[in-house]
Amino acid sequence: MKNASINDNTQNITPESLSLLIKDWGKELGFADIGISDTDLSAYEAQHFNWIGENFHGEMEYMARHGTKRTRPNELEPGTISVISVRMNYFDNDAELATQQLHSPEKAYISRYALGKDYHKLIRKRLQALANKIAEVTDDFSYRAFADSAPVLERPIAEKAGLGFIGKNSLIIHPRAGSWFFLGEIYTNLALPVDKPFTKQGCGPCTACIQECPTQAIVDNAVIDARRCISYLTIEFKGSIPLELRPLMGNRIYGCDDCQLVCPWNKFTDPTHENAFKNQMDLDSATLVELWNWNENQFLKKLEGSPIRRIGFIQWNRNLAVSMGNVEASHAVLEQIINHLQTKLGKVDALVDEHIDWAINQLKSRMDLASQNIETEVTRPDNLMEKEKEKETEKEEHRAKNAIKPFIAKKYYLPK
Ligand code: B12
Ligand code: SF4
Ligand code: SF4
Repeated sequence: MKNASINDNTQNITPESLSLLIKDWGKELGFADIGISDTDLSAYEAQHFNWIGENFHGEMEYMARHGTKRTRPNELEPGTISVISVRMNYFDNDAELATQQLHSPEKAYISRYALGKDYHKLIRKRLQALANKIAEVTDDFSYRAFADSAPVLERPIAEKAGLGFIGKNSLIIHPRAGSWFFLGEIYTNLALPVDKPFTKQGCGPCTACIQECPTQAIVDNAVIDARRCISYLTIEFKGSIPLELRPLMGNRIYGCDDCQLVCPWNKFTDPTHENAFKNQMDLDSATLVELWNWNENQFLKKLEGSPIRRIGFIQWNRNLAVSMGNVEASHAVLEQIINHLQTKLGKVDALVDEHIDWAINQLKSRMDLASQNIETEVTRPDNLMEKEKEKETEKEEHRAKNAIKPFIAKKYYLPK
């Protein structure tokens, strides 16, 4: 890549004023914020390779495949001098309340970023439009645009470009906008003035995300063991979900938002203005059984343009089976769910069958337990029953005080 320069015919444009123009154009194109950084990510390189070394990427083989291309922008795109980093909000304020869905075991929780259309194409198109504007006032401008589409270290780049700090949940958080946004970048041969980076993590003593993560996947400050993360398990991981993690997944069938829902900075969320990211398929209020009853054609049709489609019908059903196995409801409802689960046995894939069997066993043992309790109540003499009840209440109180509940956090922070 040859170095780019500002076009001789374009009067009064300096690198500084071009940087301001880029920010104005970016905002006109719907980005919530735009920042510029250089390409030196050496401060993050060791952390990145430690993460890979610990095998925290699990089966996301693409995370380990590119060597230092991810941490050294010039190895991915030779001649890169500056990186333009953008963020785009996706939180839909008009969708049903996230917590309401999360706390209704018969409903399906879908992460907020996936209620609308896939972001990859949309953000890349907007970045392309931004690059076209830059090309009009520069010579020999070359660039490459990304939105989670290549080995790019998006969060460290965003932190350097001043878009936010890396929180303990590892997400980029802006103190005035929270974390419900996507990131994208333009690598370019233009020499642009860099923005002030965030150099201080704004979490302070808070550890809400670490405590409330349902699977305890945040193993250290800003370090996620993806193999335990529900987002990985439901989206990236193709195999049999580890048995010990299944009950902890609750009703989360695609991605997970708990470490954002409990983050106090998310009181300041800017909702999305993009229609494409708004809830379009009523996925904000769907029940598990409704979605389970879709056949493959319906899955493909109803989820046209949605990022969810990329996991395919087998994984979709695998995830639903796990969540159906986690439902806590009356005997009659559990029986109905078992019937629904049985209808797909032998119909989709052996992987799905294995998860259906697990789910049915879970539901049956829950029903057995409930009927044993009823029997105990019917057959025990009154005084014994009272004592048993007292003990149970004591145990319950103890559990409530000491245990971290896997599905329900102490406090959620929703946009004001
Ligand atoms: C792989 C991946 C995942 C994996 C692994 C997550 C992870 N934390 O690494 C899984 C599948 C679990 C995942 C889940 C999610 N993801 Co994701 N994911 C990615 C991807 C493709 C790469 C991230 C990566 O490089 N991970 C490797 C680790 C080592 O890198 P890192 O976390 O950036 O680590 C840096 C810092 O944490 C820092 N660091 C390390 N240790 C320490 C210690 C301290 C003290 C500090 C301060 C910093 C620090 O240095 C590291 C540099 O190497 C990016 C897109 C991209 N190309 O970057 C999207 C991306 C990070 N994901 C995104 C989203 C939205 C999500 C989910 C919210 C989706 C969902 N609702 O289910 C969840 C959130 C889970 C979570 N808490 O991270 C967004 C995040 C936007 C934002 N505001 O930050 C991104 C940027 C995609 C995008 N273009 O918008 N994701
Ligand atoms: S996305 Fe969910 S499972 Fe993953 S780290 Fe955040 S809270 Fe934990
Ligand atoms: S929940 Fe607390 S610790 Fe976690 S990222 Fe938000 S502010 Fe930081």
